[in-house]
Amino acid sequence: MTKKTIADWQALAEKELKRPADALTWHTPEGIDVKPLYTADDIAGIEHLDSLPGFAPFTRGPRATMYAGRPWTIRQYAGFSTAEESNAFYRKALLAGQQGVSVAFDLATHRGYDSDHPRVEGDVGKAGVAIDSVEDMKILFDGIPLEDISVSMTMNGAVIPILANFIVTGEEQGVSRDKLSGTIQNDILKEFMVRNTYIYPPEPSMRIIADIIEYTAKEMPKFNSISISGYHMQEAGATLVQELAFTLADGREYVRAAIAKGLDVDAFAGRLSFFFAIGMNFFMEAAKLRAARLLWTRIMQEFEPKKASSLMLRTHCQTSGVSLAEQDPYNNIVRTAFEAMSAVLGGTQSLHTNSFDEAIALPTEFSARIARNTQLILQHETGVTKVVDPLAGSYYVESLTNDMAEKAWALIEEIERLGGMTKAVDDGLPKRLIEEAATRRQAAVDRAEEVIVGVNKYRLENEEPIDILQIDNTAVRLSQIKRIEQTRRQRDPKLVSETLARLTEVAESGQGNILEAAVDAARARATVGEISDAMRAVFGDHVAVPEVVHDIYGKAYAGDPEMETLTTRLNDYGKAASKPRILIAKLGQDGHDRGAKVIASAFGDIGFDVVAGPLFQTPDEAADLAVANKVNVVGLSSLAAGHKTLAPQLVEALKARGANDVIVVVGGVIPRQDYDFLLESGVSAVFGPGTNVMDAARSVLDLLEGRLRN
Ligand code: 3CP
Repeated sequence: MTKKTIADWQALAEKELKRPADALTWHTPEGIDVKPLYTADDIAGIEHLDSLPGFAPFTRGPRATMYAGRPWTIRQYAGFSTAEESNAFYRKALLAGQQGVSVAFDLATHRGYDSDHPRVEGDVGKAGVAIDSVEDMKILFDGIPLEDISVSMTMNGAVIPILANFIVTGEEQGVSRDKLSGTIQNDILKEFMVRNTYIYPPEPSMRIIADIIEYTAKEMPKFNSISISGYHMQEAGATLVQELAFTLADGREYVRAAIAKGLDVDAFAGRLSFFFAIGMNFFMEAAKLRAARLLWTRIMQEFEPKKASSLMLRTHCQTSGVSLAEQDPYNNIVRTAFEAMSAVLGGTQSLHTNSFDEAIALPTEFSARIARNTQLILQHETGVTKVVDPLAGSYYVESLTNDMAEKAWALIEEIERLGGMTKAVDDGLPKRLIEEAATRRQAAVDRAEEVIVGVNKYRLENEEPIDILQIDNTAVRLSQIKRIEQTRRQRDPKLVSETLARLTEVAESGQGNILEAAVDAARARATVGEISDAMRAVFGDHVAVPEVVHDIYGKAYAGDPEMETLTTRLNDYGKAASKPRILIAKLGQDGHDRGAKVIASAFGDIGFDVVAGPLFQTPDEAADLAVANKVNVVGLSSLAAGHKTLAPQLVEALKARGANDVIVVVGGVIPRQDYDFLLESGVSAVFGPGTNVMDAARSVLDLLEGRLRN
């Protein structure tokens, strides 16, 4: 047989297709053109191809034997309500096959407020567990031996009091800090970019990180000092290249901060860890992890470490929350399983698989079991653990790995030219690029150019609501307040004020280690709020100015008859009354603002006057803003389960200001079970996950026109 060439293939393909073969090229949001066929020519000359697992640049995995030697850690992120309830959940999960604990804290804790603070009424115990002091933390880990079980804590804003409480909990369990294993997220740069659970401005926040790296390097050799996270970037709409580049650029910045503190790179680099999202682009996600390891080695070589482990990228992954749909929710089980497989083929060290109901509410015991079993089945039944890096040598995956690395490197270099990530974050470039990508994607989904089964194609006519977990936020808050009061009664007030004063002094002088001082305060039973305030007194609060991107959504719909009809209606409304003005509001400590930003941007392009409200408002503050700006509509975006407390308060606050004619609509992660409650509370429309933005705009306009007629 004569050997066939690419030209032969192309001729045959075009005969089959009856059009040019490059019509099949898939132009991904990453700017990578994925061809329908890859051959040996596509990987010729790629440098990393000869590398082996366990050796730099670790493209094929950080360990020589990978899962054949030890499978990845099944580490499910969980936490809700009180410490007692979360503790019971962890203990059951560990008995059922989970291998490590991963704590989700509520948003009040994240932002350094005690549960009795008036700003956090709607947040306590909702999207995670409420922790106010060591007393809560001790209950959280009761019966969980901290010398054996590694604990991951997703905490960034209030990282100092939480890590201090963890250390003291260990001490009081009889486990000295050098034996504690686990990871603290401690990644503030991405908070300023996308996740928004910051407290202090960037500069003191970077000092806190350097102090934690210093303290853990000296005192906690088994503890990973940071989990440098791209996860939230992808959740906020970043492309995979953006996620990869910004995460590694963040990592480089943290290394620089630790070295500036006087640490030797080998003293801490081996305990840096990473965290990526794994979405539905199956091969590209696996390639992303391979490229991440390759690039991290390249970055770390600049610092000339002596230990091989200093060049090694180890990562946790979580399947993508944003890829899950409210509609036909059992599809999410399938999505999560594919994403988990992709993470594993990419060589993750630890994995969280989402529960199928996570687009709607907190996981139930049932959905959490399926999520955990997805990983157990992968580990025990599929054989994927038996061979190291099985995708290696695939023309497509190796070529993708290389493309991802090159594209991300170009972006990393751009960040360098801007003066590094702290400066880039300050200038707002990464945030803007991510928000543009998010808006572009929303338009692609709304136009069904990107298919989501059960949402914009193959949608069910009737959806059966599924059972969801509801948290009685008021009961949790009251029980937390009771315990705070008890703690305050039983502690030595003099010791508390002395240790807090010392913490403030360390923060102010720049001398000494902040975490070390906080451990003393935590031991004396100072609360999370008090420890946070002791630093707030010196560092102040970070206040972000909301900015909205333009002309992305509108451009995607340019010339579309749907858009033209809406624009005409908006103009007609404008002539009859005034241009409709909408305030997009975020209440409570819910910092998930992708949806709010996308809506603000798209509604602006559609023709509304948009006021983008700041994060973390109280209902009264939002009502004041609405009145001051004479808006017709307030669109409340709620993603952290606070809507049942906060939406009725907003309606009342508007009424109290005589603004009865202002329409309130609510969008975000709202379970169908809550719709009636919200509508009865005075909300005019509810837009759940998967809402098409054009449909939402049309509904809001219907409401406005209805008001005009009446
Ligand atoms: C691993 N080991 C091995 C092998 N593989 N030994 C022999 N042969 C092998 N093949 C060893 C390792 O060296 C290590 O020991 C131990 O086994 C554990 O392995 P590991 O790979 O370090 O795994 P793990 O302890 O699970 O740590 C994984 C990383 C850690 C490093 C990624 O940082 C981590 O667990 N991160 C989780 C972060 C997380 O859960 N985040 C939740 C975010 P040594 O340690 O002695 O070397 S949830 C956020 C949700 C969204 C939101 O924020 O709101």
